[in-house]
Formats: sequence, structure tokens, C-alpha cells
Amino acid sequence: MSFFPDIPVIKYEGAKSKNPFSFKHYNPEELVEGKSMRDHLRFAAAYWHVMRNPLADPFGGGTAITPWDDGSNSVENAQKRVRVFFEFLEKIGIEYYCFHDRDVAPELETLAASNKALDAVAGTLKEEQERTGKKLLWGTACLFAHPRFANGAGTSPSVDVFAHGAAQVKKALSVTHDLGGGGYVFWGGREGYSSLWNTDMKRELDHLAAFLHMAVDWKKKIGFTGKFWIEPKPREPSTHQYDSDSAACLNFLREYGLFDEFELNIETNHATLAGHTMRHELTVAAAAGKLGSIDANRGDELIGWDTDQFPTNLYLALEVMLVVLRMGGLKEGGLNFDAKRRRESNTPADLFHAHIGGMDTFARGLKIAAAIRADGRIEEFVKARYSSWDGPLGQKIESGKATLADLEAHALAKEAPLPPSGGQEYLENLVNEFI
Ligand code: XUL
Ligand code: CO
Repeated sequence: MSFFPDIPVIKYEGAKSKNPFSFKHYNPEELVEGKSMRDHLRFAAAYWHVMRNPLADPFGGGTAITPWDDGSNSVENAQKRVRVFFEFLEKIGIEYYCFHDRDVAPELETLAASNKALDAVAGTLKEEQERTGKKLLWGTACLFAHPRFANGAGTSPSVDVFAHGAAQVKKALSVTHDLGGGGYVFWGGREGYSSLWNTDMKRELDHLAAFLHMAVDWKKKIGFTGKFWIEPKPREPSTHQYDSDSAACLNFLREYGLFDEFELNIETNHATLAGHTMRHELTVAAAAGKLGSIDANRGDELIGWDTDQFPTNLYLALEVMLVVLRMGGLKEGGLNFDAKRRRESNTPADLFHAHIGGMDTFARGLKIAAAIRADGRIEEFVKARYSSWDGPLGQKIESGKATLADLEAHALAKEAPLPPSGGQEYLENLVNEFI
């Protein structure tokens, strides 16, 4: 039985195809820099958006048409959704998926009942993974939707709520481990504050670190070898969230002795909310050797909140893929479409158009990034820009052997020439040559 009877399996048909249910650029087997597009891009679908997002907004209820869903909170309904989701993955040709505990299984009256429901649905997920060969990219726990988490979980002023969140992480970690997940994500949903009049920031940060240390201990105890990824976001739902951007997360991890245990999962719309470009956030993470995974989406320049739109911007995709290629590719991580259709795009077919667009955009971004690298002019320019550092003085400074007195002697003997041109316009023109 098919849940998407009118949708074919999406195949690569090339740039000239007029078939909206085909890839124009994503050709999974095609080699780029000697590796298949499939292995470069490691696309994942987000269970919460594909299966559980009703497409509501603050002014109106959901519009999504989901004929397979009986609207109940039952385990049977949740298990049926899993079958629907895997048919979606098979037809769209996405190899990985991501979920929150409460997306896949219902939250019931007690934690014990919710855990039991999660086990039952995890059984169906495992069955479908085995049937289709699809894999779990990462799992996580939803510690932000239920009213108990209104003040956060790891930073809640209530120790009981903290314990409830910790128990959910324990369970979600075990399920992620059982399903062979490549990683586990901590997005600090409401780990932050709305007002400092009621907040003990230092105590909250200490608690968050304790929370994460316990998660690391549990990971080791159960033998989960996947990665831990923190996902920065500066605000929304909280006014201020502690994991505000890559730099803040890295600092927090260093301060609390967690640096070796975590990498980052960077999301485009979170970067822009933080007042950064996605490329900035990725570059900060990669420079620290901590770029683990990516939530691929985009925001809206005019709306200014987390609109989680599907990525369709070639320029953005090529920038992302340049960072990824330069660091030698994603390992356990992937490109997770943490993106939702617009509220008006209400049919199941729109789910396919949305993902096809995202996948084709990143396929083009990958090809353009590889062409820029093969051409080499941009990298040569940057190298030349720093070439004065390749001389004896630069080497002395970079190896930590220079003193201020050495530099004074150099400066007195040689008046500094004007620095070389930044050439930004020249470089931007070069980028456009490849698009
Ligand atoms: C929220 C967000 C989350 C995380 C997982 O903005 O991005 O979906 O990716 O909790
Ligand atoms: Co995300």
C-alpha cells in the first residue's frame, strides 16, 4: 500500500528535464572531487517537519493535508507515520533522517508510559531501517514543547524539571544508540532566559554543564560511539539563549571541560538570527575542528524570525560546500533539512518539491564549490595576501619565538608598506564566473 500513490520515485533527469518530480542536478552516483554526490552531501530529512509539522503559524492553525494520520495520540498512529515517512525517504532518495523523541512517539500521562511508547515506535523505526537501508543521522530529545520546560530543562529553576529533562535525554540517547545513530544533538530549546530580574545566570550555566557532563557519562556507559553536537541559536523561543552562536558554544565547552566531547551542528537560520552569515558560523566551527553537522535551511530577510525555509540560494549553498570541502568533508554528520514548507504549500506533493529543491540547490553548490577549488584563483589570492608572513619575521612570530623588541627593531628599520588590496570585488566577480 502506498501513502504517496501519485508520486514517483524521484530520479536524476538532468538540467533540461521539465519534470518537476525529478532532480536536475542531484545525481547521487556522480563523482565530485573523486567522491559521489551522495557521500558528499549526506542528506537527511527531519521527522518533525516532514511528519509532524501541521504548518500552523501564530495567527492560524495547521493546513497540512495528511490523509494517513488519524489525529490521535496513539502508538498505532505513530507507528503508521513511521511507515509513511520511510516511503517518503525511499521515493525522495534521502539516506538519513533525524528525530526528537516526541516527534516519533506520543508523550503520554507519565514518563514511564512515554518511554514504553517510544520503545514501541523505535521498534518500527528499526524495522523500517532494516527494510530500506535508511539510517539515523541523529536523534535528540524535545525539551522545549511541554509546559514543564517553559523555563528550560538543563537550566530550569526547578530541580524536578531538570531531572525530567535528564531522564528524557537518557532514554533518547539509548534509543539513538539502538538505532545506530551517527550523532546526538543538543539544541538548547529554552536554555536561556527572558528576564534577568528572575534569573541566576551563573547557576543556570553551571547546571547546564552538569547536565551535559552527565550525558557524556551516560554515552560512555552505554557505549554510544556517535558524536555529540550542540546546535547554537541566539534567541527564539527565549529572548536570550546561552548557546547563542558558534563562538559562545565553543567558549562554554572550554570553560566547563566539555570541549573534547562535543562538536557543533550549525543551522543557517540560527546563524542569521545571531547576526552572522552561515559561512561565518561554519568557519568559526571548522577553524576549531568542531564542525560536525549542518541543519540546512534559510531564513527570510524581511520576517526576521526562524522561518526554516528550504534552501534555494545557490550562493549560500556554494559557500556552505566550500567550507565542507576545505575541511575534508562531513564525517558522521550530514545536511539535515531542518526546513518546513510554507503554510500555503499544504499537499503531500509539496513535501517532495521542497526537498527536491533543497537537494538540487546543494548539488549545484557542491559542483560550483569544487569548480572554484579546481580553478584555484581564489585560494591563490588569499595565499598571496598573507605571503609576507612566509618570510623569516612572520615565521618567527607564528612559531611563538618573536618578542616585541624584535618587532620594534624590524619596524624601525623598515617603514611598513601599504597592505595589499583586499580585492573583494575582484573575488566576488570570480565567484560569479562559476555560477
Ligand atoms: C529549532 C531547531 C531544532 C533542532 C533540534 O530551531 O533547529 O529543530 O534542530 O532540536
Ligand atoms: Co535545527
